[in-house]
Amino acid sequence: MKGRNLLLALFIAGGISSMYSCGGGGNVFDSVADKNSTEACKFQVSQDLDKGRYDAVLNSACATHMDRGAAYFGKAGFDVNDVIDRLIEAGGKQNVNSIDTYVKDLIPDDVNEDTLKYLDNAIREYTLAAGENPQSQSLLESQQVQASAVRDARFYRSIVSMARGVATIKVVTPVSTTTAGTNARPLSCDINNNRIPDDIEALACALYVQHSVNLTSAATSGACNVRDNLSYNYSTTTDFTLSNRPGTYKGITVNISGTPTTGCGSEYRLLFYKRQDNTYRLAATNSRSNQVCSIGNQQWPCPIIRNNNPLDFVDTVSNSFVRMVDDIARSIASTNPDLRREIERIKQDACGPVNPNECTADEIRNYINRITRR
Ligand SMILES: [Ca+2]
Repeated sequence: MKGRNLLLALFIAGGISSMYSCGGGGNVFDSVADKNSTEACKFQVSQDLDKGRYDAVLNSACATHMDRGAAYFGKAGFDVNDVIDRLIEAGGKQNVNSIDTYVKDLIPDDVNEDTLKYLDNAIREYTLAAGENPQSQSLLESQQVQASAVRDARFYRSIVSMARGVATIKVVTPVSTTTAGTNARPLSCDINNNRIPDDIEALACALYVQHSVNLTSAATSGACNVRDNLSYNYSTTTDFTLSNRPGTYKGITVNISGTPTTGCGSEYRLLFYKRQDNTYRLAATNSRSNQVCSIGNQQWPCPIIRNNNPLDFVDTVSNSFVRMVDDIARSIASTNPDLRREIERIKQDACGPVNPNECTADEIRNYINRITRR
């Protein structure tokens, strides 16, 4: 209930300030009528938020950026109180493997491109609520502002950022492309019997290739030495373009060794995009949908486009986790040590202790390899 009480406190504070600011000009009856209608409108917003009527909140004339942030987080499929409770619960335990729990239980299986869009919108609203410029990547520009509303906005932005980082991992986790695997539940296949979900191993392999292989425009193939001396074969295509999607791409196919079973194939496909410096990076793709992007007779997961560029997987996860820690450190939650400890541990586990401002492809690869088959 902590989150809701916070929202309520903000709502009351907002109501008080609007009482004082709306008084000028009209007669006293107009002023009372305005106050009543504004309060009724704000009450309606709080009711709509509680009841999950998120579109009504987003269409309301009196919803604040905080209200809109909560509505977008709800539309993405999350209950902020549930997320906070899980973080606090995990933060109180020392031996819990956070990524394993969060990627399976916190993020819905039907997470998709829209989920990421709503999470981005929630972050944008909380950024506006914190009085910061959403166009700026700087996390420090309003560091001096200490108003409680700013701390609250950062607190929620931290929670949403955590969800965004983990959701991105799950959205990109590929679906087996052989017919047998089409309907497999994410994280459920393990044809090589090593207890790591095969789809996660395929994602880890693509991260290994990004980190360790010098890709050129030509096709190539090799082995991913992912973990425990197990190796999987990968092959990449030559560069290609996709209709209606900006950018140059290169497909990577990962073959997990083992015998396909009902629902679980052996082949997984992901996508690299080519950057201006001619390096290849894993594209954030919309793997958890039936949508595919075709080139010739080959089918690939479709890249997610942001600002007319392919969305970068590693950067998205890295930025989410860095912002998550940066925000929690400067928010009201510093009074809750369990919550803060867990947020910091996620970042440390995901990104290693070396560089606090970046998570690399290799660090994220190691992190996701801790996920176990469900
Ligand atoms: Ca496996």
